[in-house]
Amino acid sequence: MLWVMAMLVVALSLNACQQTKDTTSTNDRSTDTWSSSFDDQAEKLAFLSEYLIAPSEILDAEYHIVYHDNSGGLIPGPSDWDIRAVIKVTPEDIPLWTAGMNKLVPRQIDNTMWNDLQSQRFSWEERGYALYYKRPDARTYLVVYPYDGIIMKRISTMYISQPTEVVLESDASEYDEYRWLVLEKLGYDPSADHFLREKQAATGRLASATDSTVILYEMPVYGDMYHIPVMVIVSGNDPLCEVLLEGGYISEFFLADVDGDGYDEILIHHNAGGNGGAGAHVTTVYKLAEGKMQKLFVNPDYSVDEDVVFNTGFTMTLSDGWTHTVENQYTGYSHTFVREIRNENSYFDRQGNITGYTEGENDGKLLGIDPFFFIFKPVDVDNDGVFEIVTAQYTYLIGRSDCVGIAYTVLKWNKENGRMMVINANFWPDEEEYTERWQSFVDEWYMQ
Ligand SMILES: [Ca+2]
Ligand SMILES: [Ca+2]
Repeated sequence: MLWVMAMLVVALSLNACQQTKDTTSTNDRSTDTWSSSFDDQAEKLAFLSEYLIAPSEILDAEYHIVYHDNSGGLIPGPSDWDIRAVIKVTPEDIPLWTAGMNKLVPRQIDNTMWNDLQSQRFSWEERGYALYYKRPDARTYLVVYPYDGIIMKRISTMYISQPTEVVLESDASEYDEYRWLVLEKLGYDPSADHFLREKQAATGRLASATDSTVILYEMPVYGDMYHIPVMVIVSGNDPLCEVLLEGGYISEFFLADVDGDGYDEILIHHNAGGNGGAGAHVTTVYKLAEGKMQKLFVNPDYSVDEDVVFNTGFTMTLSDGWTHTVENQYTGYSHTFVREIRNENSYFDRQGNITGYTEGENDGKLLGIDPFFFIFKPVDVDNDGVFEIVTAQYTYLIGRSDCVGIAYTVLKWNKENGRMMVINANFWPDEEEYTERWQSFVDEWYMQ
């Protein structure tokens, strides 16, 4: 019996010994491998899959894997790794790779850190539109080119030096406590806080007798200029956080009561991008109702099929002698002027007589009006405590670059039909000296 037990102890010891040996010989995952060392494509991708979890099929990849397996040895410890890979997948699969990640602003990742992986077999050129991500609380970084299906990924247990951060002039604000709300709403990593700008803040009565605070933030997403505008409204206990646009260049807001209910609306004016004229401005009037930001007025309003652009009612007819007549259908405004530029064009012959080109069209529909208001500002033009809105639009006759004048209107909220209406109109031909008229406009309408 003793003999049997002794044999068992020996057998167990041998077994244990052998297991340890197996672990060190076949399960040690330590490596320092470049994808360029594989001639075979399938082997190259198979090796990567041992170190990188792929949530979708990898079509191609180049990589450098450094892995120190510390699980064996006398004192097992956590392993270290630093893996850089550029991966090609089907563009539709990109969301599988970014799930659960936080966004970063582009300047938080040095996207040249993958350059040395580029090979003749799989190369990626400088691409335009990229998104930047980080896994929360981990050193996992992603640069994604969504339209190309290219993913640049780095996972590491080591410290990765970040690009030198540009120190932005952002003074501490009394509203700093709301910044996390904006980052969370946009899905940004807390480390991106450094880049979030507080653009504007104002206090008004939005929905109750107590004051509300409105704060406009800008999250730069493309250089310094192009940003996502986000608004926080602090009114009562739960602050509201609204993403106003996917992106734009210049954003500003005003608080003013435009519907006459005694509470301020929020008028927002964005320059969403260039359009060859004064910029593609999106203008919105929000009302705080039932704890939500509700749109009272939008221009242009892409949520509707028709009447996308608010019609300010201007028309133009032409007559002999380079003569132009602008009218407004809502206010009875009419202004006739003769253009100084007397080039022959589709509408006028060399003598300045109208050509046949205008026949059938010369019924006032000739004037092209920019769909965007480049001025959109609340002004109480009649001093009754309810604000009107002053707007301005570029107009053109022949082509968009050929500005024929600027159309101004005063809009007023019509309580009866719940729409904006044009209560005043003016048109300033591009060629006329209008310094004095501008001054009177500013004095009468704009600066009040
Ligand atoms: Ca109001
Ligand atoms: Ca008024």
